Amino acid sequence: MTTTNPDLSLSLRGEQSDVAVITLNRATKRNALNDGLILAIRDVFQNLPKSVRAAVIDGNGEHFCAGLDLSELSERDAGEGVLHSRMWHAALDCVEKGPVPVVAALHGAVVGGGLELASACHIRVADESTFYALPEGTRGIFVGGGGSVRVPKLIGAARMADMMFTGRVYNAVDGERIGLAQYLVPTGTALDKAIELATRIATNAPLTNYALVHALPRIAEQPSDHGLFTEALMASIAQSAPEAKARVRAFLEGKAAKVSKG
Ligand code: 1HE
Repeated sequence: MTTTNPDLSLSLRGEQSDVAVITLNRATKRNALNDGLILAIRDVFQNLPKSVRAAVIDGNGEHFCAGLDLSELSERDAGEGVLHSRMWHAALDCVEKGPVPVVAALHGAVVGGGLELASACHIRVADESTFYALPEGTRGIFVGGGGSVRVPKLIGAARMADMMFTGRVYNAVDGERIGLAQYLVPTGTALDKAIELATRIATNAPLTNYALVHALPRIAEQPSDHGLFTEALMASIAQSAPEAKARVRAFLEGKAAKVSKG
């Protein structure tokens, strides 16, 4: 199913249509993100079907995403540049602070704005063909899609600065090692693994997923005293939901899975 933009498709998986797979569909341009595609990403996350409880983003072709469509960059003045960056912020906020957890399925190039998009997701699964870079540094520009806020949270400001100062490219193994991805899988299997994870996430209590998407990142940025207070409120709200009570009762009655060694 295409969205309002043929460069972005949406398909629903699972018996309950609870997993949405959102695919960048602009392989001839290596899924470079033009304004239309950024707005389509915003729209799709603002209008996910009610059945959806987790989402996956992937890219068609040999690469996840080549970042900003550089052909649209040339004629912007400073004021237009600010508005353009703010448009990316608004769209990627819809991914990061949207209704459901989002898993990125990465392969090939995850560069520039492609890494900014990936870092707005909640989990990143990379296959062995993945490579990461921030070529903004060598193109004479700066990140503008939230990268300076989100990427340091994954790998630290020093590593991000190195990527931009020197054009350093991380391969899939080193990317997982430094925290750009949480899962490293054989080439060609990132989408399957991401769907497997999203399918599992979709079975969580909705309020737990909501807390992980909306409360955890805010708590992590609060002073510890405020964070502990917010945590207490969120914990109390989550555990008072009937679904939480039923799940805990099921465990106590021996009807729910134990934690098992990985
Ligand atoms: C593009 C773009 C693009 C490819 N904008 N058109 N991002 C970059 O600086 C990365 C630029 N791209 C690359 O380094 C390479 O294309 C890749 C490593 C991603 C892929 O290489 P390859 O050999 O598979 O493909 P290609 O032959 O380089 O590209 C195929 C076509 O896609 C070609 O167009 P064609 O008309 O000649 O066929 C390329 O021009 C086009 N293409 N990438 C426009 N990015 C909110 S701020 C974010 C700031 C940034 O993201 S800056 C970083 C931009």
